[in-house]
Amino acid sequence: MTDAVTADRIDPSPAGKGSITGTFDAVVVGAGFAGMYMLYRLRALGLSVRVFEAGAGVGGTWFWNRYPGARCDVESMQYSYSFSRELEQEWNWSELYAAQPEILAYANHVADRFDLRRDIQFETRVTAAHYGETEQGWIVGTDRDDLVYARFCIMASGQLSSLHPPEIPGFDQFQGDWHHTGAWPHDPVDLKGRSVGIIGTGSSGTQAVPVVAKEAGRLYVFQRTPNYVLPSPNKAMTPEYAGVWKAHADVLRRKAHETRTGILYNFGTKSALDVSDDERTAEFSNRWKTGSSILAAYTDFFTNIDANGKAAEFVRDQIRTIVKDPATAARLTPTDYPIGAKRICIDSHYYQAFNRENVELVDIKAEPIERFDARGLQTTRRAIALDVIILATGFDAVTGALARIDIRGREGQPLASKWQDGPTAFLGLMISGFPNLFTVNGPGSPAALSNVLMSIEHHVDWIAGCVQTVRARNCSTVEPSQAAEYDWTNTVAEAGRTSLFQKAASWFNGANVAGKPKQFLVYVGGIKAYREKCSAVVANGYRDFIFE
Ligand code: FAD
Ligand code: N01
Repeated sequence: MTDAVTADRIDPSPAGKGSITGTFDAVVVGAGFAGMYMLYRLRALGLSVRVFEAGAGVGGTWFWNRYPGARCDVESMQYSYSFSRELEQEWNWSELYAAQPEILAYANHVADRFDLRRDIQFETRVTAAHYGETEQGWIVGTDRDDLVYARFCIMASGQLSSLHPPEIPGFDQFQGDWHHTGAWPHDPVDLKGRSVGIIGTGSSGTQAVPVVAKEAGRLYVFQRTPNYVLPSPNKAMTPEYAGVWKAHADVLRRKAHETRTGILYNFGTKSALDVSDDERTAEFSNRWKTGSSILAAYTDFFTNIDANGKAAEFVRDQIRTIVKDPATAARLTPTDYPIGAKRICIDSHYYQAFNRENVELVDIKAEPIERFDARGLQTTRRAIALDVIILATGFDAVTGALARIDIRGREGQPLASKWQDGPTAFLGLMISGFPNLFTVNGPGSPAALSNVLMSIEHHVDWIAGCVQTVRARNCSTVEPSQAAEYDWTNTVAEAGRTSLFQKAASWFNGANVAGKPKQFLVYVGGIKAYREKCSAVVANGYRDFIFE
């Protein structure tokens, strides 16, 4: 099963063999929003760059995740690049929250507008990257037998690009069609009138359910943990709204930088416990109706478990109201972790889908899946016949894409052995013992809990600044000190440990992949604190770094 899912995306072959086929100042791995902007910035510094991208096109997440219902849950005026005023002014979004095809079209527009493709080698997977002490740079190998040398290597390989299939026996015996949401086919998938099973009810699964339900003959939703799913405020973009954004983009984006997530919501200013029950319910109800974020209504959902409980209970009430069958409603209701501790899901009529005759919720905690077979799957209670299985089981997040590359630093140390007990990195950007290797959104970055595109721009700008400094100082290499890396790793762990995020098993803390060290992979302290720290290490003359 694991092999089947990953075979088309992995082909490990060691670097260091054969002769060098190309020399560049920098190699960038991945042509999602991070890799594209990294290329743009490095080019502007005058560097020669080669980008390797496993997919056949740009866009990363939005190239791979073409499943029915895939859509952004950050407003598109915010989830778009800010680096070019012209780009910002000329691009028009058709909806407030763009769907996958439009975001992919935007990525392609950016690639064309800035002539990025000439430096991107598509359908090429980087399999190895070895630091050469003599060369003071990186030798990078691919599954197409490239073996290139570059002084700098930037991993823009994505936090959510490495698929995580479920470990359930018998999958290879299944005779029907199956697809992972994160590697959805480019050709339309025929679901009409067929018996479809969706495994997983995270952000991907909850987006897919309402859309698939309308097409499938019968839809089984296999749920292990219920999620809190809030209504999407999506609607058509109006010229007035876009016009205000475009006119004030600088100010609005600067304001967003000052928030914890980098996303501008309609923020409340009081504690949820300082208002009457009636006032709070009215506020929640209004936000539920309009799709305005419930978690922004009051200031203390992430710091006070009692305040959090008020929002959680309101959502539970909505589930009970919307879902007509009380037993199904009860199974859909999260009860054992705070709202927001797993990533909030934003839906378009998820709960309503369970009122349809053709949709059935299968609670696989009560009725675990034992195995797949030729005709579908077998739970502990019954056989369920399926024509199509949709795996919405998520990703080996943050470290997965890096773990699939044979990365070796000083003295040939494999990154896998350095990270065997969990990843250590400085600011999610660099790793000690791995000079001139940068990670965009690496472990310890707050990106996953933010408007990721905004975090990407910040990280890429920081990396470009660091590369520029190496050159300006007439040095060959830079790496963080072990002490700085140790301190930041502890800061990330401590922020996680003392937060509500530790009260749920999620990919934020490595809990979704069997055998993965349980450690906070995301800095939960917010982007404001993080950005200040990043600026401080530059302002103090990169004291936490070793330049050679
Ligand atoms: P990616 O987009 O993942 O790109 C990484 C690229 O690297 C991929 O194309 C991959 O093929 C390539 N790659 C990886 N390994 C290799 C290798 N070894 N060799 C060659 N190429 C390689 N964020 C938000 O802020 N708001 C949202 O609403 C939102 N929605 C999302 C919806 C989905 C379905 C998913 C999965 C994620 C979503 N995210 C969202 C997070 C999203 O991943 C980021 O917003 C952003 O697109 C990440 O860009 P990236 O370039 O860092 O990584
Ligand atoms: O993955 P997930 P995702 N048997 O890990 C279940 C971004 N994103 O692809 O919770 C049965 O969240 C698992 O169950 P449990 C966003 O950052 C954003 O949905 O572990 N079930 C869970 O229900 C998001 O957080 C958007 O008990 C199994 C589901 O599969 C991230 O991508 C849209 C299982 C996985 O949920 C990942 O989201 C989509 C097994 N063996 C994605 N293994 C938007 O912004 C796992 N599961 C709109």
